[in-house]
Amino acid sequence: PQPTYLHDYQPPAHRVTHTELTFDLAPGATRVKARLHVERHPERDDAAESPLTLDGEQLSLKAIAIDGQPLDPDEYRVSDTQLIVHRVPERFLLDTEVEIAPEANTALEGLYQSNGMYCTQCEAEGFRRITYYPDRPDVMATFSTTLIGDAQREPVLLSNGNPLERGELPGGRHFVTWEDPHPKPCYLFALVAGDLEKVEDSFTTVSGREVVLQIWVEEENLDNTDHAMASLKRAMAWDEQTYGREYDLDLFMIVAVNDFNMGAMENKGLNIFNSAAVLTHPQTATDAAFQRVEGIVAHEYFHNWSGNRVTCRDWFQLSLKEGFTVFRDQCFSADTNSAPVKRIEDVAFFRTAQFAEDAGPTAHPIRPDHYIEITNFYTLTIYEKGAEVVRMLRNLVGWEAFRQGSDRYFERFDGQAVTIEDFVDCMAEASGLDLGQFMRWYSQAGTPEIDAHGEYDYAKSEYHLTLRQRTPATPGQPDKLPLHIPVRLGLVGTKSGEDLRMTLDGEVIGKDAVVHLREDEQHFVFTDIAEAPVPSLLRGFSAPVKLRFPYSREDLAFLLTHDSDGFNRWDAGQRLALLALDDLIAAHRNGVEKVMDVRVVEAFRGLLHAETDDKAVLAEMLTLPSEAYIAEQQPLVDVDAIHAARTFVKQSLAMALRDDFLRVYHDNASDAPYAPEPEQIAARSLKNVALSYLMSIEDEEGIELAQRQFSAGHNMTDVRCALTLLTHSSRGDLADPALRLFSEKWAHDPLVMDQWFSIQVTRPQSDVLERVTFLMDHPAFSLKNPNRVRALIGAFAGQNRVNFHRIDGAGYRLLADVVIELNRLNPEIAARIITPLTRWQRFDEQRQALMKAELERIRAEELSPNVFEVVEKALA
Ligand code: DPP
Ligand code: ZN
Repeated sequence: PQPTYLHDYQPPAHRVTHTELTFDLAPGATRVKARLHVERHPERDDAAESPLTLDGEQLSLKAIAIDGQPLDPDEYRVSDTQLIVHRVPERFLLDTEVEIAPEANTALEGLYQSNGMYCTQCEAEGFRRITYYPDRPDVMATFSTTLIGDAQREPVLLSNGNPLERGELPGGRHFVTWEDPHPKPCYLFALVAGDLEKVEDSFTTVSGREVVLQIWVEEENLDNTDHAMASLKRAMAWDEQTYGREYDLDLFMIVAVNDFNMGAMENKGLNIFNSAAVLTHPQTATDAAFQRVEGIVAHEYFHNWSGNRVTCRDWFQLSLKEGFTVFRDQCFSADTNSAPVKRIEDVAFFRTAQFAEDAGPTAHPIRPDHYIEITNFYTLTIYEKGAEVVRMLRNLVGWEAFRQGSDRYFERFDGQAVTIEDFVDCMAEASGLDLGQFMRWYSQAGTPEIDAHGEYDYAKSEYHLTLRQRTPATPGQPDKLPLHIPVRLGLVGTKSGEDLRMTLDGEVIGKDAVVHLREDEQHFVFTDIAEAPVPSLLRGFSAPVKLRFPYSREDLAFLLTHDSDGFNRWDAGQRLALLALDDLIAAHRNGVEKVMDVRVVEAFRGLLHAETDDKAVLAEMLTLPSEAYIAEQQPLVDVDAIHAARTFVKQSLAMALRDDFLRVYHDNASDAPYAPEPEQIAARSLKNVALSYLMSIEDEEGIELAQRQFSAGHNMTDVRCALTLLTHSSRGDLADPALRLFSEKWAHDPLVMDQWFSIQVTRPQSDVLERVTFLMDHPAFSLKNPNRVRALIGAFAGQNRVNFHRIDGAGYRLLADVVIELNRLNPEIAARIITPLTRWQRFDEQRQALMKAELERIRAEELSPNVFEVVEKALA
């Protein structure tokens, strides 16, 4: 497979202004008729001599005509990937008819079947599996779509826009015609046909237009849509208030689909969702799942402007819509829930997973310059790092200018397909700021590292801060230029415990300010600093970088109590724990007795006794860094030492603070009816963190509480936590009966069974690999369903580090076997699930050899472009 390059971009020679589609849905032979209104592109001088080139894969062409005249075979050419018509007029109608087989489509791209219903996924390049078309986002057309189906089997026929006409047809068939007046690229096309039920509500927009809201589900899920509907309405109101964006059709539909590669898809007027990203019920979904649904519903809704009305010129600009939209959904969730906790959760995830991606063989810039398979670029870098860069822009220019820039962007480019420069230009114009150097964030891969040093000059009452930046080499990018990095900071007085007023270069900049690091090395002198401070750096994670500062444990304990920035208070606790963990990892490796750092114990005791009104933040502060994050900090990952050290810290804290954890548990237990509201969620997380400490030492009272919490079955958050703790304990007599009860109760609900799979395959016990193999034969499991694959294989390989990295290589072999099978069934998922194997550089030689051997074994197969691209990079 050949790469596509950004620098090769040209507008298409021909564009489509209007698209008429007719789908005759039938098992075995679905027919798609397309009438395209085509014209030459005004920006291409060579358009007159250019053939018409359309994309198409796995299509069987049945008819082709131009302006009503069928073409002779020598007038066009069909290959595996294209339809080329050699000579075409300036403006014409192209009619084609193709036959496709949705029921045989296991890749879940294009038109396919899920639980007997027809549905589509066209982003990024799925539309070419539906009909011949210029399948690229810079071709925007209005669509008119007629769906013909069996009136019994497919009573519901949905597509983008508004329904225009419907009627009966002979032979028990019926049809509906949909019209979407907004020009769109074909990746936003969607259809759904099946036996579905709907929940309906409405929203009145700020200008008084009534929008009908529908969520379509299978009948048994009708009770599970309330939260998604409420979230949708909140998101619609938020986007009006925050960005001045109003919805633009009379109808907005969401459909829940069981087999879906992504979380959800923002098709115009017809969002299609993975059922896991829309369905919730207190009995079946955890607090985290409720919050995830809220965030994804909002994300897809926000795309209506940031993505649909203004879209991407080409797929290299993917972060234009995804980075901006993730930033928008993060702010929405922060406004709706606990803002500090949202930030902590996002950053904790980002620093673990995105940093690892940016340091690995598939590292790429937010705007890549080439790709083989674009679905491999729906990554944490494009999405999450893209969002961090938009957040930096917001912080650099300030909210007001950012909002003006955003208004300018939506007004200027409405109905167009544009680039990342177009977006940043609007921000530069609105703020008057030079963002030239800032643009490097989009082209340079890798996580910048900042080394910070500070010194207090008692004689002069000055604080000297030196910041040095360096971005490590990444594949294809050996040399990096310095970035423009906003570092938000404060100086916390060691006597007063307060943020000190800072003066820089003679100018008072306040108690909390941003300094701009643009050079490789910069020196900042803060004057009139009356007492020795501890610096609080990178507040709120003001830039997606690694910042090192030689904090002592006393400094960190001090910041943990005194930092005015909630995020950095949490981070000080994480840094303190990491220092202790470092010692213990070394002790474990050297076979020396492990000794717990009393400063960590005292810091935790302080947390447990402090008066706090933010229980959600407290729960985060009591949570130790994950094994994955600890691993990120190590030069060479020793999974066993990390696991042993973290377990030791957890148990030591549990033993020293047992009574406090018990008290916190009881103080936060409640029988109130479940609601996914911030206060309740906070109490539940605090209670469950406490329980996890008690269970880490298999405390008798803790066990009893866990068992009671499991049996009470009050809500899934509590049940899942209890079941996880019982299952992950060393006592089979606790795990097995609970797992059995759970699966008997929930065998009918695939999304709950996914949780049952994940809980089991993340057990630390060494027999877990056999359990994974065993569960792959469970009737509720199927390799064809992406949610099942993620719940079982993904959770094992991604979260069960000690067992996946077993020294006999059995974990690697298991994953490679799955990748080989999925490569044939669903290449997109295969190329994602392989990730843990690609990170071999981080491990010892023996494991490296084992992991590479499995990658080689995969490479020897006949590979999809998706898996090929990832494996080649991993072995490069
Ligand atoms: N549906 C995916 C998302 O919203 C891809 N656009 O991020
Ligand atoms: Zn998105």
